[in-house]
Amino acid sequence: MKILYSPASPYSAKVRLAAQYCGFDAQSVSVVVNTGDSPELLVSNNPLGKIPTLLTVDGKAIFDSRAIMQFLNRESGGKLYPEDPAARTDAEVLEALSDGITDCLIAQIYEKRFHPPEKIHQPWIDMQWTKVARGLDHLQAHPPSLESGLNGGHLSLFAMAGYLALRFAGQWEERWPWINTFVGEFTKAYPELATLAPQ
Ligand SMILES: N[C@@H](CCC(=O)N[C@@H](CS)C(=O)NCC(=O)O)C(=O)O
Repeated sequence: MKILYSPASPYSAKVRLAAQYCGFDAQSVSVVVNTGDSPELLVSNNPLGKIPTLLTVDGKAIFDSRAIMQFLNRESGGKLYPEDPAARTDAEVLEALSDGITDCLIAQIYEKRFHPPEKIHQPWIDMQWTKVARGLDHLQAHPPSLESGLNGGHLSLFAMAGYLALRFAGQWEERWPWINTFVGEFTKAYPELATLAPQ
């Protein structure tokens, strides 16, 4: 198995965390790719040219990150999502919200990265940040707990928090202190996994 990824990618961090938690050696199965170069290995396996993309031992390509999470969950006999239907729905919704916040963060980065300065549309960036803020407020009001065990939603949340720290330092720490509390608890409980945060 291979996971095509880049170190800063939050969705890649999520699936690498999941792979490690499911018993794979995430570092040794991971292969760095630069999406900007559209490398053959990536685009021949994923026409969207996006990461993460997982290649199975049979050479099958799996994307996007949520399909990879479901694959890893099946491969590991259900390590990533609770069996209880209500708890599973909660885990999947936490993953959707955390991934969705990540989508809004990435949209802001790409707006600046892929436009010349005079074409950057600040209202678009502001709209994305409003969604981020609503999402983080919602999580602050309903703080996720690791007490009943780790699941895919927590891994998405941890990856999103790592991306906030990497690309948005200084913009969230005071208003949403629960994020650092969650990251601290996660790191204490799972120190080996924590090393896989976006870099
Ligand atoms: N919904 C996708 C999003 C994947 C995604 O947008 N990945 C980014 C890197 S963090 C990417 O590949 N960007 C390059 C591109 O869009 O061409 C997932 O969950 O895997």
